[in-house]
Amino acid sequence: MNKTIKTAPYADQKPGTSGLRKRVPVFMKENYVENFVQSIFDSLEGFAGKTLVIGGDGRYYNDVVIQKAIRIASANGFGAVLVGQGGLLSTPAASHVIRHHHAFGGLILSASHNPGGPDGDFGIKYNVGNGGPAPEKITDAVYARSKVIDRYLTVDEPDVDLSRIGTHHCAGMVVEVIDPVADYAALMQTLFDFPKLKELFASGFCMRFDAMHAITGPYAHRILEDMLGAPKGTVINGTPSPDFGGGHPDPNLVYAKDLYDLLMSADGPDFGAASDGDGDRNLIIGKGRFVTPSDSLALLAANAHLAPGYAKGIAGIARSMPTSAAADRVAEKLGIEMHETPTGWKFFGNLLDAGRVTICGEESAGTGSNHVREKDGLWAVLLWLNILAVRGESVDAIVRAHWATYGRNYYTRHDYDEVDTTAANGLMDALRARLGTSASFNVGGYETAYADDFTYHDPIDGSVSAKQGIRIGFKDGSRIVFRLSGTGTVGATLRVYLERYEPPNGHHDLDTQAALAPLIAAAEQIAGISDRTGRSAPSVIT
Ligand code: VG1
Ligand code: CO
Repeated sequence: MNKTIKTAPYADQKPGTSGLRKRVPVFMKENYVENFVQSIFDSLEGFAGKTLVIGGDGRYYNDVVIQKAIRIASANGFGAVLVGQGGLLSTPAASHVIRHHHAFGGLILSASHNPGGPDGDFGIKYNVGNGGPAPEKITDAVYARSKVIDRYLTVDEPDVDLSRIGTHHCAGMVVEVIDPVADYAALMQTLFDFPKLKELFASGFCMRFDAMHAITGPYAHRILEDMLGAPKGTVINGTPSPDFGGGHPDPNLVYAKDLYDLLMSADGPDFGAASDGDGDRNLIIGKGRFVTPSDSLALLAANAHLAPGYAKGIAGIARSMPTSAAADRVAEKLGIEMHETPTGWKFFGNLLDAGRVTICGEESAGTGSNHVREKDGLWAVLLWLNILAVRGESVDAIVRAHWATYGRNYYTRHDYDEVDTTAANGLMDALRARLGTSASFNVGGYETAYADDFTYHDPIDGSVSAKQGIRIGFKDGSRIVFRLSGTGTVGATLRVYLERYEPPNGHHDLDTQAALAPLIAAAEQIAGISDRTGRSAPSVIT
């Protein structure tokens, strides 16, 4: 029996870069989840009788939210929901399941790389029928609805047993519990040369994959160890845990430091990789060689044709604005389209749907292709493996050869976490106020070539997204970008992105922070970061 329950709106349900993310205690407030899920459904049309996909990264509160979402979906008239066994689906797998089963859309329950547990973060994101995150038009409507919502619909039904694969029911709606890995693994087999990858592992190639106690564990165990024959133990921390083993499931040089140290050691494995909470990010480290995500995007684009799924070449590349220009040089050489979009995967969807680009990436350890509409951690790992298997060279050799051809974009990101929101906004506003007189950014010998607040004009649907980050380009080709994060849950996070180009015959062996030291000093001088935030150093350097 459908029930209409009275509720009162919350003022803070504005989706950020990737859905609504808040601390778990916030999501536990009365009707907080119900309001948001109902606001999503109230903002959609034409889903009666259609299929909704629901899955999450298994973090704390996933099990409770998924049952609420199933009941609300049933009361709102969905015909069926597809749910991963145990309520689990990685973000890229959810994207694929939506596409593969021609679902109307999907709910992804995750706060991605943010920590989990009772005091950690939770998140809800809606993805549309192409498998990608809802565009701003929809997220804006959801937010508007959440501010006035006064009722939600649900049904009086017990929890569905999500541990059992098969067909269940919730009132009149079918609940199909599926193997979370099967469809995704089958897709990977169509893109990559599995027999060749098997040979690679059989030949003694040694890899370590750190699933960081998060969602990619089951996927990596199945694909790398069961299907490709990598020895047991290749995948570590491979059982998803509600609090990620107390860790921070962000695959970067700070939170995956053990993996980094292992790969830098004399007797370390040939190849190391890690993924984040919801499985859409990737960290790539070769023996003795860390690959920055921006370089990884460029390298994957330059070598994608070596994998069967991309043998015919790629149509174009897209990268988020703060991502380094390394990929641009590859696009130029290949004579293909290059697009610069705002941060967040939702901006790639139109370009991918239109066939304008094949490979996309972000500096935040996200790469993906037209196989789904999310970034995809394990996909990037498999593409790297396919390239290594075909070329028969080390990661280090491949990276060096790339720089010798295209030059090197030294790149780093400095994050200042949990900064006072007023101070962070003040810093950005002060920069914005100086944009008209860009000469005011001339410091330390750097001459400003351009300075603006990035505005994106979507070439497919003509939509405009303004205020996407302040970029200051200098005449020597280096660049500083200032931006506030849209995924943090406490205070503000200031991100400073720094980049400089070294030509093919230049010095490629400098330490990144040393190579960028003058630019880092210029950023401090331009924005007065320490004065304004009270921080003398970044919280995280990647
Ligand atoms: C961050 C990254 C961005 C990424 C987003 C979601 O956003 O910078 O590149 O798309 O997280 O990634 P922000 O607004 O905090 O800079 V995930 O893996 O958290 O879904
Ligand atoms: Co993620």
